[in-house]
Amino acid sequence: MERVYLDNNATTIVDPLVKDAMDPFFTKMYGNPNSLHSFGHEIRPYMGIALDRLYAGINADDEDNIIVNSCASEGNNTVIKSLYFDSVLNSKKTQMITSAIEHPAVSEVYEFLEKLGVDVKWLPVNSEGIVDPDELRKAIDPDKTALVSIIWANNETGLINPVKEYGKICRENGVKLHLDGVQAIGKIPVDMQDIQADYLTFSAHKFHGPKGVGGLYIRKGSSITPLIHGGEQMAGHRAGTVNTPYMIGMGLALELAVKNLEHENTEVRRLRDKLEDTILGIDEVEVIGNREMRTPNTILASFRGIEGEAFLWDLNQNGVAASTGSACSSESLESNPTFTAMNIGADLAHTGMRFSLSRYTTEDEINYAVDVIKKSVTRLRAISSTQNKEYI
Ligand code: C6P
Repeated sequence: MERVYLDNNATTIVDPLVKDAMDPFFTKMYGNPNSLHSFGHEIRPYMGIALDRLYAGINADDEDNIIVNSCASEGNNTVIKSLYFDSVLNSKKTQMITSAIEHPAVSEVYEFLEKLGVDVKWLPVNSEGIVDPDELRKAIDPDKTALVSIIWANNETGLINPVKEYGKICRENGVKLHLDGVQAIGKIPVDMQDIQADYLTFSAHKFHGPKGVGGLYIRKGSSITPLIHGGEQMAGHRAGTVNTPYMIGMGLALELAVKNLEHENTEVRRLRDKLEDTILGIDEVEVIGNREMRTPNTILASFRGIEGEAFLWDLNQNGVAASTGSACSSESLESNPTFTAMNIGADLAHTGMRFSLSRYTTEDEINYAVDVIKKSVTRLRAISSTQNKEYI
């Protein structure tokens, strides 16, 4: 076996059906959908099908809005900055709430707003790695809170937050709720008629669609101020010529992801559990979070006595691709933000290794990965004990 890809929370392979569905829109039907001639007109029915698939995929109401954009980072920035412009800048509200375990596409936006003087409340996580709804209830001030942003499923641990409860609390208090749904979609059911959130963000490349396209769901009655002005595309919510091949690809990718949810929760979960059981069989290893409370594809494990970067390098040398945390913060050697939020000791925090599977992961790949991980841990621990002896 040459290589095994276990970094599907960073990005996924594009489903070949998705790639084929996108193909005609590069060289045959390439018109601008806003053009009035036939090259423009002929694209529109396909965009309609894509939108229908997006609505169905998250069970949005016909009167809700879905904005197609470039990625979830754009969606998160749009929601948070929009509520800042609309509610905080004009002094209607002064406070915004988020959690200690957000992806940087949320946490860094709030850090930026803090520098502008916004009162940002950072909700802690409990010992299980979850944002406790009671903490949210305590932090909300109906007169002051402009927005609550919380990650649905954490990208590092896979831990799933109780978003239905957040929805009820926010609704009772008349406060807008924004969910980062990137790691939930395609792994667990996402039903926007069941969850009382006002905004949901997602990226197609996390569910076997192309990179560079995402979606922002906006509930009927909620609005946004566009981040990008300059045209009437997306009903005036986001200017810029729509990336039609990618929008069409994202629609099909979401439909296929929903069709595969059963497989995700049986077969992918079985392979994940098999890998996890082996990892737990190695001495001095800890897996973060109860597996029943996590997305079915994710493991975040810490291996005492092994330095994370060295481990990643060794796994990669032997054909196994994993990650020490978010791909976008992989160049910093800081400890994993989730570990920090969960108060997990620094020596463990620096060894966090994320293994994330997908519906393309095979049993043979898991067997191979198990073998590589065991040998790598033995090798690296032997090296570190030799080095320690040299210093004595
Ligand atoms: N997380 C990871 O390795 P973009 O890059 O805009 O498509 O997605 C950003 C994003 C937002 N929210 C969550 C929960 C995410 O997991 C991500 C992407 C990847 O964990 C790449 S940094």
